[in-house]
Amino acid sequence: MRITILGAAAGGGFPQWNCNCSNCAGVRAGTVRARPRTQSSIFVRPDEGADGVLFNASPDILEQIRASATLQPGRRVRDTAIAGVVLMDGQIDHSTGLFMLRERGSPLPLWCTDPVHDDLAQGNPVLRVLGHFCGVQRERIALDGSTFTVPGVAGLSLRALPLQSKAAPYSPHRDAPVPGDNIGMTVTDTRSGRSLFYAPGLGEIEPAVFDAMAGADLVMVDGTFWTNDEMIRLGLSRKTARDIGHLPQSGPGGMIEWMARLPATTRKALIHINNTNPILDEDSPERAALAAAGIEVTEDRMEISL
Ligand code: HKS
Ligand code: ZN
Ligand code: ZN
Repeated sequence: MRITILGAAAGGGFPQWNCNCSNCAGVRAGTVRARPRTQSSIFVRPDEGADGVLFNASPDILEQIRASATLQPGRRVRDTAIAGVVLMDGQIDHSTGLFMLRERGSPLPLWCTDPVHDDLAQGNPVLRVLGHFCGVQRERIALDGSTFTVPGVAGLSLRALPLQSKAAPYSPHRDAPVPGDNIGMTVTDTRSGRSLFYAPGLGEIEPAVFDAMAGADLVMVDGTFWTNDEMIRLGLSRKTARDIGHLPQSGPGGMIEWMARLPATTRKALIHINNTNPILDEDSPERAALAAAGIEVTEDRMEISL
C-alpha cells in the first residue's frame, strides 16, 4: 500500500496563527530549522495513483489536495481519487474539512462511529449542513473488531479499535467518554498482508492497543506533545496532555517507552504534532532522542510504501 501524509500537525497547524512560542516564532523568523505542517490527515491506497481512502478531513484539505497531484485525477470533468472518508474522531481538526468537499456530485461516502456521527449531527452539525450540498452516505464503523472495505478501493481491509482519548469539546459526553469517541485503525493490504496502525489521538496504551501496534508493520500514532505538562509550562492551558487525551512521548509510561517494546522490525512514526512540541525543531535534543529510539517524525507530503 501507499500512504501519503497530507498533514502532520495537530489542531491549529504549525506555525499556529496566534502563537509566538519558540517553535512558531522561530520557524517564522527562519531561526529554527523546522518544516511548517498542516492539520493531520493521511491518504491510503493500494497502489501509487489508485483511488484510496482519506483518513480524517482536515480543514486544510484543499491545500493538501493541491500539493498532491494524484489526489485529483483527470478522468472526467469533475474527478477525485478520494473514494471515501474515514473519521477517527469528531474533532474540528479532523472533520471540518468535510465542508470543503461539498462540491461533489454525489453523496460523500463517510465511515464513522455512532458517537462521532451524533456529535457531527448535533454538537457541531457538519453533516446536517453538508446535507444542503452533496450530503453524505454514512456507513457505520462497528467496534466489534469486524473488518470492512471502502468500495472502489480494492485490496485494503480496515478494522477499528476503540481508544481512550476525549470526545470533542462540543460533544454532550465530553466528560463521560463512550467507546467510539476515538478510534485507531488497522489498514491491511490484503495482497501483501502488510499493515498500518493509525491513531492520531491516543491517550492510553491499553493491552488491545499494544497488541494492535505490535501486529502492524508500521505504527503511526499520536505525536501531539513531548511532555505531559507542555501546555501548562508555557502558560497556554491548565490541562495536561493526558487530561485532553494525548499520551506524551517522554517520561514514564510515555510513547517512547511503549514503542521500545515493539518488535525491532516495526516501523515507528509520530503524527498530529502540536506546534509547541520540541521535536518539530530538527536540531533539538528531543528530536535526536527520537532518532536514537528509531522513531520517525512525519511531515507533510511524505510518501510511505508499505
Ligand atoms: C494549541 C493547540 C493544542 C491542541 C490541543 C488538542 C484540545 C482540544 C480538546 C488537540 C490539538 C491541538 N494547537 N481539541 O493551543 O497549541 O480539548 O479536545 O487535539 O490538535 S486537544
Ligand atoms: Zn487534534
Ligand atoms: Zn507555537
